[in-house]
Amino acid sequence: MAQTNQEEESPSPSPLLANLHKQGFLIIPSFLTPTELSTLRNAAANLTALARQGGNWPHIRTVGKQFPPWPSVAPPPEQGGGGIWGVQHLLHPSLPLSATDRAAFIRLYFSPRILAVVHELLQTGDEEDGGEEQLVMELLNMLVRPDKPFSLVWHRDDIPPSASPEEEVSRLTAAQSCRGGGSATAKYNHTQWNLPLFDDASLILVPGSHARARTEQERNADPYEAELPGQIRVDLKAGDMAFYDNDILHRGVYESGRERMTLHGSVSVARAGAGRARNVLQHGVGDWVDRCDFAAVLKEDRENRGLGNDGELGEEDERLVRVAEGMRDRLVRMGRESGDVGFSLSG
Ligand SMILES: O=C(O)CCC(=O)C(=O)O
Repeated sequence: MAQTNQEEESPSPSPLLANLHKQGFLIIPSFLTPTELSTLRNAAANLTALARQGGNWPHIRTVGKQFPPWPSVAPPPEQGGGGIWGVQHLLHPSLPLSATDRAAFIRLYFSPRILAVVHELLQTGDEEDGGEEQLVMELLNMLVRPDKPFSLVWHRDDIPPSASPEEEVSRLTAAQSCRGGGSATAKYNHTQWNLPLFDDASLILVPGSHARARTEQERNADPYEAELPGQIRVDLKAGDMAFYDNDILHRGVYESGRERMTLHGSVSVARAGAGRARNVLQHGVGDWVDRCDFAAVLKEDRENRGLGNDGELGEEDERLVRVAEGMRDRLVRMGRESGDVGFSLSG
């Protein structure tokens, strides 16, 4: 599969954005350094072990259930349970991990390198948008190997399969998706990313389907159809990063015998307003986000690592915390202003 599409001929100043508009996704190979990969693998392995044990972390995705809300306990194998396929809320203030593991997730989600890509994709530097201080914290979850093979139906994250072609187009072109339905001048209001810590080819999607209604064939296909015209498997190596429009037609197919720890995040921009709220708040983030104290976690991590116990953050962490707190506060505001948002999909 073409990775970064260097051959793209779009007049867009950003090849990354041109790819997102044209295909609905893009891949940046080797995004993580080997050290970052190893730090994140440790944190992710600790969290996965806790979540699999049950009783230690109730925010999980249980096998058999595709969409939120998920139960807090996975049914045991003797009752046909297949374990978990995801762990939710890696930025939660009560995540039962060491400060060092929690800091690894915080430093990743708010990393200047990831946010630089996000700024590029969401075009947040424009003056009409009030500059770069506009990003909104959303989700940081992790997708993991189930104990039994499991797969997701074809879906768009925030448009139900019952939508008519007209409804689909209208939702795809609405403010919460991207203005202008994927045209070269449309502005995205959100982006979602997958960052696998082990090689991962579980995500399957139909390039270009983020910008059009489903074809008759797609509409009439079995929800688990193995082969839709044009579909591709997104083949990621550990440390690669894929950004995609979460309303692209996609599904997940998960093997039980292959390790999976794929960090799964999203970020939006304040101009998306209430239009983005359901996507994010249906995961329950609004219940805890105002209690996130990123500075305290990073300080404790620095102390644990002998980097000073004077309660100071270094320059880099100070900058990161400033950005993180701004993004957190904009999510808190979104939660206050949105009321009951319900759920996007059922099943
Ligand atoms: O497993 C994946 O990468 C995709 C997950 C997905 O489609 C979803 O969370 O809606």
